[in-house]
Amino acid sequence: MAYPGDLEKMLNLVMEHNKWRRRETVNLIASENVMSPLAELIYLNDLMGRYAEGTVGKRYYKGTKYVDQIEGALANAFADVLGAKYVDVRPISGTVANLATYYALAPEGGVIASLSTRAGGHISHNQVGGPKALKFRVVELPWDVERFNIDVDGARRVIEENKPRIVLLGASLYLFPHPVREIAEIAHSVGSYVIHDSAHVFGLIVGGRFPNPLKEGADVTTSSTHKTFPGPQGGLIASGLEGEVNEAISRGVFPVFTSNYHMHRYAATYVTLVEMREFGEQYADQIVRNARALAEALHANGFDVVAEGLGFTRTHQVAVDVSKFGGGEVVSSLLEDANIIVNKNMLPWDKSAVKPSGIRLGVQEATRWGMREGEMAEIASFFKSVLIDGVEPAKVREKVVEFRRNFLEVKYGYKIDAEFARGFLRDLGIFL
Ligand code: DSN
Repeated sequence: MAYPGDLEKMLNLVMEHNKWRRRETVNLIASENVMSPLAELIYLNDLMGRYAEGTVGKRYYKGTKYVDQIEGALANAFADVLGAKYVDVRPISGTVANLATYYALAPEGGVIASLSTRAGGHISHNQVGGPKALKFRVVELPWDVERFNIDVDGARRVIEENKPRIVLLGASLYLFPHPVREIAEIAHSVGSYVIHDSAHVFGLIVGGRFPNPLKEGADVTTSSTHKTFPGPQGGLIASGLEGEVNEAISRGVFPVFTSNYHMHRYAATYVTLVEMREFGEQYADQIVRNARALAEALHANGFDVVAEGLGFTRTHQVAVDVSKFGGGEVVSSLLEDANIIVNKNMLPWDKSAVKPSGIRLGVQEATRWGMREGEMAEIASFFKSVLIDGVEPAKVREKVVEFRRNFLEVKYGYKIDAEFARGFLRDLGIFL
């Protein structure tokens, strides 16, 4: 069947993109991942066109008897895994989860203490992002460059002086666990709530390879569901608090910050959670090993990998200071030409967000495609070819495409049962 020309062009663009990023590139963006085939199949469901404003059992629309069960089961399963008192899976992203939580915990605004973007804080933690819209004043938690972590004594001074309504931990550049226990003790002594944004490390927490912030003293953890936790793009809020505050969180999600929850993602998120129950420990373990292996191999090849004296990383991330190669923008463009996808990133010593000196690498997707320590060494050698040996990126690209051919199947997840898939698609009206 022929499609109109402009439509064919659009379909081809999507296919080109799929082929490029699924089959030909090494993807090292620390906030991305791929779902398993089963999760991806089930993502395509009728709920992508539906509404269910309200909460489980109390909806503003009819037709929601199954989504009530789906949403309820997903929230309960996350609550079990995290040891949370209340989980809200309706936020459509980590940023929305953050905003709803800020509003619920401090509806009148006030002060938020958080990390600067240079020190790894996300934009939704900072004056440039949501806190600005909610009229919070943001004060910075000081950063200890030597320990590549929050300076606890400095944080004590900031928290005691400013008495923030919210102290925000967790980060987008996140190499070592933050001192949640110590900071929570200080924050609670002046009546502040502690939120840990777990978006980057959520899969490591679920896989048992990173401390669970709710067990360390955070009051609430927010997250996205698509980074080290390899589900569909979405958000969640998990509260360790009891009582009315959870009602406030629920109202913060709806009616304040969402009306449509993009509910087609729920079942795929559930599939991912069950996969993480079965394979998560193995997956998280390999992620952490791979990150360490990539950092070591890059260091051995002459790169300025951040936090050498601290063992480089305890998460999925590796940070590299690439100022000697022209900075993050130049380097990430050269690597993209070689089909290695990374992002430029500010490092704590940077002045400019526009010309950051670093790149941030995440190995969670490469690990999901089945790569291990040996492959991390190969990836580091591609970096060396492009950036140190001056090999034409197009030449390296050929090698990267060939390398990638051995890693085209998603691991640590469920495959599709063909008969199930045919019935599933048929009921949607898709006949192949
Ligand atoms: N912007 C994402 C990241 O790359 O860390 C988080 O939302």
